[in-house]
Amino acid sequence: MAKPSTSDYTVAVPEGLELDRTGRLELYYFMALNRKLEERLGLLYRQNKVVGGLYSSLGQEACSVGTAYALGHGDFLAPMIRNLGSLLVRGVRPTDVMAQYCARAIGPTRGKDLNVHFGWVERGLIAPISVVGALIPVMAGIALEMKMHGKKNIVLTYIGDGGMSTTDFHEGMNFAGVHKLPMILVVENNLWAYSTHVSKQANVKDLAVRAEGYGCYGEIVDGNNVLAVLDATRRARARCLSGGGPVMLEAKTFRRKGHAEHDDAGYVPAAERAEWEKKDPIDAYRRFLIDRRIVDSPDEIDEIDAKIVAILEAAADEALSAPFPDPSIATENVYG
Ligand SMILES: Cc1ncc(C[n+]2csc(CCOP(=O)(O)OP(=O)(O)O)c2C)c(N)n1
Ligand SMILES: [Mg+2]
Repeated sequence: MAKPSTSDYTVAVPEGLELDRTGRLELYYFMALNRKLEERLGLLYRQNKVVGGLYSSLGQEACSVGTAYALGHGDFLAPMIRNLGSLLVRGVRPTDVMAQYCARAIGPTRGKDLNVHFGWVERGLIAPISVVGALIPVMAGIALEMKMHGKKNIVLTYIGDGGMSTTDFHEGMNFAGVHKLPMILVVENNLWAYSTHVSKQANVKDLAVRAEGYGCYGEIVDGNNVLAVLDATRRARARCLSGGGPVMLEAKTFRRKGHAEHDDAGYVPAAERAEWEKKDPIDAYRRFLIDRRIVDSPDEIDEIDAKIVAILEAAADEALSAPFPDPSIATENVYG
């Protein structure tokens, strides 16, 4: 955990947000778990234990945790590569994540796929699709089924600033708008799509304005303020459930590492990176918990951090002591 910075960036509490102490601490727990798990995976990557790429959500933890935390039982969520935090909120264990990244037989895909590429229907999780944008029509289809059967549930998925330039994004949003489907699309505007700045991707300042073109409601939220993200997603969910149609929620944030671990992001101006480091969502939320006396002392937060470290050590031991999959299962559960 980085030391609290001297930044004056503060977490503002949205009006009417009802959240008890347990909930407020849980939000911290999941964001810190998200970050420390990725840091631990970074070490495993350098030890050559991770198979394939490692995609960081450093600085974006509030987007994943705040959105996933707003969902109810029976809702479906589909993550993209930077939404590890959403999976943790939905009950995926660090051991599952490490085993998956390290291609072990106990992982969710039993070592056949990598990183966050897995679904878990019992946990309301649909597997991501590498082709960015392609999840949106799929989730719109699930939302259509929910609507047709009168279910009181919604779907939520994510798209990046770059992914919004795809055909699938347009087709999926248009379909969802026409049929007034209960779908939340979280646009994680982290300003970069690999090495392409958002200004070369869109000729609008706010990506949320695009919602109107699909007859949807659009809203902008501070993506580094977990309480604001939670509140906006809760309201979006209520809107979906009352028949208001899809919501496009633009979370303004920043990708603090490269596209993946191999990318040093040398193309990102140092000043821009420094500016966003001051807005770190976990540091700011930690200060909020202390300043508002939600915790009695900073020690209480340090205890949560220590608990996370212990959980991650045990998870790494369990995941790395598991075998790689037996070649005999290679064709099981594979469709094609
Ligand atoms: C249709 C498609 N084009 C290109 C790629 C390769 N690709 C994967 S992620 C990525 C950048 C995505 O940027 P953005 O949508 O802003 O998400 P971020 O990585 O910032 O979270 C690219 C170009 C892909 N997977 N799918
Ligand atoms: Mg992006």
